[in-house]
Amino acid sequence: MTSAPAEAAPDRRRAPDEAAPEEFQAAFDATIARRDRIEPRDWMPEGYRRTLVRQIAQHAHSEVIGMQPEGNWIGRAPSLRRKAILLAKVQDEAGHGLYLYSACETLGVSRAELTELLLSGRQKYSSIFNYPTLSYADVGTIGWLVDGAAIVNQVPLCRTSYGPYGRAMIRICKEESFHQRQGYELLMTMMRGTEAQREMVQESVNRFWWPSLMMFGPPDDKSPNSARSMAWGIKRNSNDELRQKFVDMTVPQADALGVTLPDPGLRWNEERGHYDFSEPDWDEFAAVISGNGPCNAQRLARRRAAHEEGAWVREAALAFANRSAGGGAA
Ligand code: BYC
Repeated sequence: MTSAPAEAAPDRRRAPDEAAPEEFQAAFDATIARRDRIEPRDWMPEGYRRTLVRQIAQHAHSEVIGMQPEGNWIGRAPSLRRKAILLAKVQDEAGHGLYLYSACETLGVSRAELTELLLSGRQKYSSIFNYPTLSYADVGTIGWLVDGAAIVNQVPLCRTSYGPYGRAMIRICKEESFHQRQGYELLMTMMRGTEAQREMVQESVNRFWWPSLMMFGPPDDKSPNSARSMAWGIKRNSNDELRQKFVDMTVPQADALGVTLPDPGLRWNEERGHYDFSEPDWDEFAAVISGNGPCNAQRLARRRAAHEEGAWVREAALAFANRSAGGGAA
């Protein structure tokens, strides 16, 4: 098969040092309207690039900080099997962080800069990881509810308009699906156990339910970024749509598990064809994302210490890469 001559293709590439000519904007708009992908070398509005850097970096930071609450239980897993599962899951999260940092780097920002933005508090990570893990049941609850919420939020991101982000999300979602199942299986096993184990599961679900609903972000009418991100095809659904989808999906799973969800307002609404539920405490959410949640200081301090302790690894890797590139012996 012969390819079309190069001049026949519409030129969407970046025009360095030039003001964005109208045809570049028009090509960008047409790509978005076709629900096609924008690729790193295509011209894009600066606001689109900045929004992607913000969201992808925040997502990458969440994966890496998200290793801490579960990592807390690796040394105390109740069996070798549970320990192997938990280790694999936490390693997957490091991998998700790497795919996402790589996707973000295609937008012209380095991983070192992104790490600095996280450590100095200028970029966020998901609110959910500022809550403590107080019992082993939390490992199951995080898998079931937190990874469950992540899947609902992230499956539509596989169709996001920016190519490298969407492709990273495809692989991440496959792994998140395993994470969700291992959590549910762990909770199911505990629910079939002793009364004390059942109580441990219920107590854990009570603590994680509301923070899981907050993962989807503020309500649509208080979400400053949503309208523009949806117009650009970065987000495919609104925060409230995805939150509702998560609730509808999770209530029957809670029934099957035999736990109650801590919301007296939760009931099926025949007319809407959805579950009604109460408002999360948005003041708590605001406090958590502005740095005042139960574990914010601890999470960032741990991340900072790991970064400093790992400096010699980065230096050694860089020296090795430089020597290899120069043709020297490894
Ligand atoms: N936490 O205008 P809005 C995982 C911020 S990792 C903290 O609606 P947007 C996992 C928001 O950034 C899960 N901040 O924003 C890992 C904005 O502030 P800035 C991570 C939040 O971007 C390990 C402001 O509030 N997932 O699953 O349109 C183990 C206004 O919000 C949060 C992702 O990152 C929050 N929950 O929508 C287990 C998914 N919500 O930045 C599991 C990708 C909002 O203007 N991200 N804010 O200062 C997204 O889909 C969107 O960024 C959001 C927010 C739906 C989260």
